[in-house]
Amino acid sequence: MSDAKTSDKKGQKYKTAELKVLKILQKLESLKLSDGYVSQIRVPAGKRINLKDKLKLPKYFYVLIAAVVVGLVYWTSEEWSSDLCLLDAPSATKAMFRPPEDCNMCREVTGVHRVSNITAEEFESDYAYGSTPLIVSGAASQWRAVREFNYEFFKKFYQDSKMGTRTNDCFYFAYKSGLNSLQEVFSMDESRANLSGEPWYVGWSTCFDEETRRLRSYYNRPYFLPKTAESDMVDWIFMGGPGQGAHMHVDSVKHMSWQAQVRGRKRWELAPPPECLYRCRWFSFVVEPGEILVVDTNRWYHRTNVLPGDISITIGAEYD
Ligand SMILES: O=C(O)CCC(=O)C(=O)O
Ligand SMILES: [Fe+2]
Repeated sequence: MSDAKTSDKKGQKYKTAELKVLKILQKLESLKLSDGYVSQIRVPAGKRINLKDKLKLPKYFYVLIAAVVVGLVYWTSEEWSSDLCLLDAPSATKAMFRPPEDCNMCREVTGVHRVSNITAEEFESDYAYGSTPLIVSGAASQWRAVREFNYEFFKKFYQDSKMGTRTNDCFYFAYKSGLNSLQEVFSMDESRANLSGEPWYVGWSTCFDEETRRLRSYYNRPYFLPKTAESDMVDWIFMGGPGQGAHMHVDSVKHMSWQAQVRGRKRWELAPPPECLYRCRWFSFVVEPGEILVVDTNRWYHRTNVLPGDISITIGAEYD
């Protein structure tokens, strides 16, 4: 079997395993078991389980609990948590106990919509506050950022005396890079920096107005945002090499957000909330350089993966 087929098959197995864990969780959630009810669960022999009397529980009950716990640990560590994401990103536990979504948000959504031109009015009525993800092609292709942003640009930018003072008070996500701060990102050795060494992917937010202002001279507010939509002085940058990206997670940020693909190509995978898995589809798409993606990351679970080739650099922000 070819390598591509083997990894395809692995990918499918992986997805099936994820879906199974999600289904178990969804089932448990839908049962809405109270402690009182759990303590009255009937076992096949017609006896009732008293959870307080743990020693009398049948062995398979422990096996089931152990399986769920192992599944959860795997789920939270490998895919759905491990690092934080945008702003007050939820831990897997927080994500699990968020209020259930109305599945009408995803029932009819089978993929991303892609347009090459859109007016602010069309965007506002059809996408700005809805749940269908949208890619606007070419929306960022004239930005200075597309020509000038690269690893060296940011290294210089952050080593500049004033910018060098931004430290751990600002949002920074190491993902699996092992790089614990922007200082570490911009002092890694040359071969790693030019993607020939250990792979890395990181994300951070701007946190000083001066920093945001200076960066914004390289890009614009997306032309299609509603005139009334406000953005605060915080932008997000995600940067890293092929094969890397953000694990599956859902955010709990205040608003909708856009993300411009300034360099490189990145695959996004969107999954419906677990309670909507039977009714909605899981799908993926690739964002190309110069494109801007708008997706409600508070409702769609999402993960990303940089495709082979150039380093991926994105700029994004929330809007209300
Ligand atoms: O761009 C990425 O890799 C992740 C971005 C993300 O999680 C988000 O925008 O919510
Ligand atoms: Fe996110």
